[in-house]
Amino acid sequence: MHHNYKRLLINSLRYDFTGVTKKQPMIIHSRLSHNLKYFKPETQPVENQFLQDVLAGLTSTSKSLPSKYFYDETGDKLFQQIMQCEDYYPTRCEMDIFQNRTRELVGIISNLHCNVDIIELGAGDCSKSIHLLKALSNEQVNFKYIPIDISKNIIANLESSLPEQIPGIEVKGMNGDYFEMLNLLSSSSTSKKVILCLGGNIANMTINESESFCKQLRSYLNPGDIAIIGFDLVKNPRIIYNAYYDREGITSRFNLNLLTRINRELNANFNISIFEHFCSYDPLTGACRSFLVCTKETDVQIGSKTIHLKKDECIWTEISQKYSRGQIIKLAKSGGFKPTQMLTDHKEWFVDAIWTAI
Ligand code: AVI
Repeated sequence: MHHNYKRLLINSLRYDFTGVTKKQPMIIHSRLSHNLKYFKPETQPVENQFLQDVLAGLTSTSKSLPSKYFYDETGDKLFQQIMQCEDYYPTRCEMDIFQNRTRELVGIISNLHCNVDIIELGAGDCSKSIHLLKALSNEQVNFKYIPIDISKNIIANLESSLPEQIPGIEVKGMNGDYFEMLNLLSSSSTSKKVILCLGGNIANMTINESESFCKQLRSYLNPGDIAIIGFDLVKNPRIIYNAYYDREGITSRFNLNLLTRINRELNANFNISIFEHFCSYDPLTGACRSFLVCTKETDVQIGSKTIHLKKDECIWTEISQKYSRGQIIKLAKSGGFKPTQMLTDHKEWFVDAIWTAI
């Protein structure tokens, strides 16, 4: 099971996007807040927030829904299926990096020549990072593994299962928001930090959002600390397009399930059968976007509100941003990092970028 993407997005249920200022976040209620989540604990119950987000998205001039709400129980299962389906490559590519470029990763970390905290954001079941942890332990590098996840359950599982798989490993899980936990760590640990921010952490942010995220991340690090960040690379547009238009139709079910969830949880009456999954990939910007297309004019009731949709009107539901190497370098520099190295899978479709805080 690969929980990383899911965990990150679950985080997103609980936090609103704000600006990048470390101690004084500014809440931005706009399309920018589509996916972001990291900074400010919400002050209202989640269902209420869900309703507000849905209504805000569907009453704006171009309609949208936040992709963070894909992940109910059915959405989780569908996402597991997506990760295993032939057309969806990113998960397999990053696994390839962690399985086959482990030696280089260990080299980078052991070159720090001191005690290291390996901090994984949205650790999930650590199915990728476990390869690195095993290798670090074999090489007798002095490290502590600090998984951060919004789920207490995930953290408890890692704390009990990892020592069985890697005897002697020190695991100290932290349950909560990434940046709050990093803030705690910066005052409680003097070890060098290696941040693992794998897979989907950056993927479902716009470029502007990922810039804010990287700056925020940097503000919790010291010069010399390292961030290892996963990016899906731009590539033949057909390959990207097919990953979000898989032949088995799983991505389509995943996208449509958002309406089923809204019907169930927000007392709405979307006629799911008149909506279709659509995706587009723009090779000029690297943005892969998913939409739900309304094929018939309709009125939808959501609680006490009525939303009118025209025939062929599109609801934007997700961005899956792809990066060129140049964009990754630019992102590192604008965030206050030196881009040190890029490790790719054997197809060169995915990158785990190694950045050093400056
Ligand atoms: C979670 N996230 C990184 C996935 C992606 O590739 O954007 C979610 C996904 N959406 C459709 N397929 C997979």
